[in-house]
Amino acid sequence: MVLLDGKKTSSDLKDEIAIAVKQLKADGKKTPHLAAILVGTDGASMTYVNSKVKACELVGFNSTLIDLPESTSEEQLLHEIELLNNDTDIDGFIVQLPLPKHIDEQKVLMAVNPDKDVDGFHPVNVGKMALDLPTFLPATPYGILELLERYKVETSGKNVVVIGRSHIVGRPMSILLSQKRSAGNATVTLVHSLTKDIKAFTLNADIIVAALGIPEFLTGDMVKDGVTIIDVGITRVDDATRPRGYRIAGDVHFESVSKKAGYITPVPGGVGPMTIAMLLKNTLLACERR
Ligand code: BQF
Repeated sequence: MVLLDGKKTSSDLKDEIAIAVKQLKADGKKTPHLAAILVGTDGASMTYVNSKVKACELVGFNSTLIDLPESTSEEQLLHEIELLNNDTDIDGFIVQLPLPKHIDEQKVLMAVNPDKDVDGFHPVNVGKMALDLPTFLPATPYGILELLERYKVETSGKNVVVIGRSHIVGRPMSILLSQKRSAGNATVTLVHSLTKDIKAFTLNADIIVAALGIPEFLTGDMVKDGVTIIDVGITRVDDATRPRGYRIAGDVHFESVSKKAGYITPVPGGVGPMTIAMLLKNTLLACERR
């Protein structure tokens, strides 16, 4: 069993990005600048945004964090987005998800200038992605492609099962893996909460992407020998024996599945760090495209 080490791979990627930034600066070009809007004080969201800001510092980007209270209205948030759309120093920005319930997520994502949409969530960019046109790929699926490529996991002609149909992971992942591209050309099945007998599909899979958000859903009896496992889950599960009172669980029951897997991502340290690295990559691209 080979661990797909996202921590190491993301660190390599960040080194490569840092070199590119040094070159931009040496050439007298603009320093890439990422902005993030955070609404509210959700613990996990604050952690994620802070990781993104820290990663920017590490590679030499400028970053701006716009911290708004939970009580921010949709109108006020749309106004902040407009300011970032019009700010010529900002190359790309993100709105940290999830948003408070009183704000319409779709409306917010559609307000982001597609040229600055480094999360790749704007319908124009989703459309471009689906049509094989160059655009910002959503960071988590993009990170998974990068991980598969760097570890030379063959995807062409393989049976891939993606579990979960979210707009951020499952749906784009299923599209990208089926495309004529590197880490593509797979035969993809997307299964979800209404699929009958998920195990019948996963038992036949060469590669499984688990992105349904149910801790330890995928167990050893559901997979075949030699399978490649990509675990996108990160759920905080109560655990009184841990200092923080919780532990982070993936969507994969690591102990049983890793006994059969050829390749497997750990949680933490698998897909998560890759997500951050690909956001930086998209921001570098956004800066270079201007
Ligand atoms: C790791 C995210 C659900 C909903 C909104 C490193 C991250 C996570 C794990 C991280 C995620 C998940 C992010 C690890 C960003 C990935 O070491 O395993 C980094 O920061 N992520 C997000 O911004 O919004 C989310 C998951």
